[in-house]
Amino acid sequence: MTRGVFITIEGGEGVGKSTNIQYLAEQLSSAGIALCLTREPGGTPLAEDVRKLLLSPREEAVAENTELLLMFAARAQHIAQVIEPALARGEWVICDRFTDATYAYQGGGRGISLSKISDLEQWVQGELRPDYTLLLDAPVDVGLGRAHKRGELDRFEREQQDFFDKVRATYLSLAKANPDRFRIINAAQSLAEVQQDLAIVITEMLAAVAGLKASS
Ligand code: Z5A
Repeated sequence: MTRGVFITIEGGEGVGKSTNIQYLAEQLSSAGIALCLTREPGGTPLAEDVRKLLLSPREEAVAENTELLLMFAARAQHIAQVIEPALARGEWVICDRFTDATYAYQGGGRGISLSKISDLEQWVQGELRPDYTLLLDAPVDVGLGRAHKRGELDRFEREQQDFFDKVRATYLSLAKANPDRFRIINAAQSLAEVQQDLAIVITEMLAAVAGLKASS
């Protein structure tokens, strides 16, 4: 059985991750790919409970290390229960956020050292890394404007502009440092234009995987 492909979708608030994951899934399904759609934090009942702890606004201040460790606790469960078994079955896993979000939010946003995050990444994930990461990038005000239209704000969405600026800058520097894995898509465009760009990336991924199979 050929191992599946691990795709992550990243970006700031309201850039259109959920909307475009549906499009990505439709395109890959119609190409005959078996899919596992999931998200972080979350993806299993236990990890979804941790998500609620992380996103609910609360009076008690959440220490940065508590937030970081909860993200990785949820991730450890998600990898063991969902991601690794699906990849082993040959499914393509599409995950709405993964460890790049930890670098962007807990690293860039909260200021936790990237080497501490990297140590946890190595410990919790071993060799597991995404094969492709699609970064939906838009100016912070565009994404926040879309997210705020939904009403009730979660604990992250209540942060200030400066926090989101650092998150976006960290995502862009991760993409620059990992050009083989990242594809940046301009999410400030109309949905039709975003999906045209996504279609190009989908064609590229399908061709790369077909090429690998043919050569093995
Ligand atoms: N977090 C973290 O800190 N560390 C970690 O390691 C991880 C996560 C894994 C939950 O993530 C929070 O967890 C997140 C970071 C933190 N912070 N927050 N908040 P989440 O992914 O569940 O939450 P989110 O970023 O807030 O997702 P979202 O607001 O649902 O955004 P989205 O999925 O990117 O957007 P959407 O729902 O697809 O679209 C938003 C609206 O815009 C919707 O009405 C669409 O119809 C519209 N839209 C989308 N695209 C377009 C275009 N192109 N034009 C016009 N309108 C559009």
